[in-house]
Amino acid sequence: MKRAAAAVVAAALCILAFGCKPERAGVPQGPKEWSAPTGGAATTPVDATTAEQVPPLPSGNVLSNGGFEAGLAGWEVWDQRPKRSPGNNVIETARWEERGGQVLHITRTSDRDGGASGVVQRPALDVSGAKSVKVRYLAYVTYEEGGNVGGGDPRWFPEGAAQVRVYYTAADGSKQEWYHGICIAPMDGYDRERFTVTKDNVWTPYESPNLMDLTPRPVRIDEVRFYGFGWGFNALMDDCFLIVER
Ligand SMILES: [Ca+2]
Repeated sequence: MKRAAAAVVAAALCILAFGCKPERAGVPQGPKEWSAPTGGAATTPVDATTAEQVPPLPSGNVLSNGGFEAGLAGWEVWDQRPKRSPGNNVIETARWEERGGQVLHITRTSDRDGGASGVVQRPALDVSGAKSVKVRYLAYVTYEEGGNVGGGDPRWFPEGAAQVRVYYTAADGSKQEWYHGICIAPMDGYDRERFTVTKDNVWTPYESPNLMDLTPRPVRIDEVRFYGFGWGFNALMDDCFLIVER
């Protein structure tokens, strides 16, 4: 637990020192900019008759306050603690000047039992006419500990310090989930399709494939969660977007 506490304190100090840039030899820095997407005009010619019949679908990022510049406004907090070892979860925003001023800060400490700290939005968005639906986010992880980090063991909920999970209704009426995670300490045999492994103390961007290519095909995005899950973790997340192109 000393290691966990030290990591949390280190992260807090880092955050307090606005815009601190951990300089570590040999560690690649994240991208210089990860700008917010802008609502784009449709570039594909649309049949006029069809366009009149289809209600307007928003383009660009459809989640509100994805950069957390308004704190947690627009987000519902997800604070899940198991009965055996509830531990301590933190879901808050923290200062980071170079990331627009605020980022999401999620932590958990426990006596080796899995729990979640995160945020949720429920757009209930009809995407049946969308050309593309993608998730984007950035994560900065300083610590993680668990029994299934990287999600290699299907018997357990996938663990990782920074994850996204999209809940959607498919064309066949079924309820489906799609997820991805960023982690720094994956276990042997981790899920390479679902998890991106990065180094600690760097901002790492992720952009999903087009979720409209999933089978069965999504027709409505019900909910999007950004969170950490595991025995313990300390992470920052920012620019948590759901990008829709019609
Ligand atoms: Ca931000």
